[in-house]
Amino acid sequence: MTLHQPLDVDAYISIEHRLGAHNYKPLDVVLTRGERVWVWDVDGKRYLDCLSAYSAVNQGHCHPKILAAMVEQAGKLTLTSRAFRNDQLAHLYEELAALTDSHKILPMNSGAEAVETAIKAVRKWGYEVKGVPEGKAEIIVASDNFHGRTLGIVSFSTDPDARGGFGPFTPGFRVVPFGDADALEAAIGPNTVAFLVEPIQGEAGVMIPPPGYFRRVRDICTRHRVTLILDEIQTGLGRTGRILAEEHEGIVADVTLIGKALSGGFYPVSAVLSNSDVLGTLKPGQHGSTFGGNPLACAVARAALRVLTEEDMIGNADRMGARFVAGLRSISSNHVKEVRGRGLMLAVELHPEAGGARRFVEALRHRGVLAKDTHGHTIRIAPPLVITADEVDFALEQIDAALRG
Ligand code: IF1
Repeated sequence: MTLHQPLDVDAYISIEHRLGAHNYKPLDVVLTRGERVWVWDVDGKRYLDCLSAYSAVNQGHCHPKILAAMVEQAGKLTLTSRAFRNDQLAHLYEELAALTDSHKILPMNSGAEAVETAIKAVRKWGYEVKGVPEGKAEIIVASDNFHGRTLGIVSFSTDPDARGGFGPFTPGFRVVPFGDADALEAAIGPNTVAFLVEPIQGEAGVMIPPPGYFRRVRDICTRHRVTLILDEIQTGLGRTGRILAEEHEGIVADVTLIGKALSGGFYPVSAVLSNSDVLGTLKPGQHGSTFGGNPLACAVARAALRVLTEEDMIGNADRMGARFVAGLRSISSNHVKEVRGRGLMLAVELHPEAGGARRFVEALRHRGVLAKDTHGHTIRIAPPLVITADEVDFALEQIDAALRG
């Protein structure tokens, strides 16, 4: 069998099973092509993508303008390393700063790298600016957080799957319940340098905090000189119907982390955005990345940001999100415990008696809709932001039918 010959579905699956690490349990659908909100499997069956690669393809699959920018840049210059300058990074800085109202930017690749970068920077800020004794910096995080897979990050996870068996862990973190501002204030001590939190917890099942929580968090952090770091890697760049989810709360973070949709799904690109002096503590040689800020990543990110605004994807996410959540709430199935959502970041939580979300996700897949179960009982729904009203209605029909079946 030659390598370029297409295989049948079972062959793809058995080769993956034989040669790949089993750190995932994907649906047995083998995709080969994508366009806007649609993806096709190797048998030519079409699906509406309601996951968007965990919100990395907010702009829709294979967006032609991002593709053109990528191809053009790939033929010119891909990587210089930061030992030299390139003619794309400055443009990305300006465009990103204008779009997110940021003052300093540090480009990385994966989301986890952006989180690690913020942790390093804020610790250094603690020692050099806030006056925390060396080695004593503390960062507060929320329970049920998800910030990535590196050792530093899983050190403060509260999910046994994410951290079990991976110790010894990195010290210097304290966990408080998500949504509880009093607990945050009580946990702050003289050595606290930051509070790191997701505006809406994604992996935890699209958990939206109580109204007013983030205004209090902002106030507490300001009063105690604690850096507020918002992980907007999943919520950012239009997903919730705003450029950043912090807008819903009427607050501004000191440090904001973005990734995923920063490239429209073409390439790993992330960034630390800072409104405070935190990034200023990193001096030459103290942090970096071979690929971070490379011209190909910058050109792709510039196009990904441009189409978000040019094509009103953020407004569309707001409008289609309202339509989608209203539709989900009108589904009369006694399996449904709660519908949550903001913009196009949606979740249907099922009663435990429903027997788990996985079977509904499988049923949806047979009906031409790809979604993802999380934490056993929740179906997560997050289509690309370019979805039309007809496509929302198609998804709703299938979800309604699957939940009744
Ligand atoms: C996987 C979840 C989503 C994130 C937030 C940082 C990162 C993520 C808020 C790290 C990544 C991904 C990773 C992916 C599953 C996925 C996920 F289910 F695990 F929680 F999206 F909902 N901060 N989330 O959500 O970014 O290093 O991956 O680029 O398979 O682990 P990364």
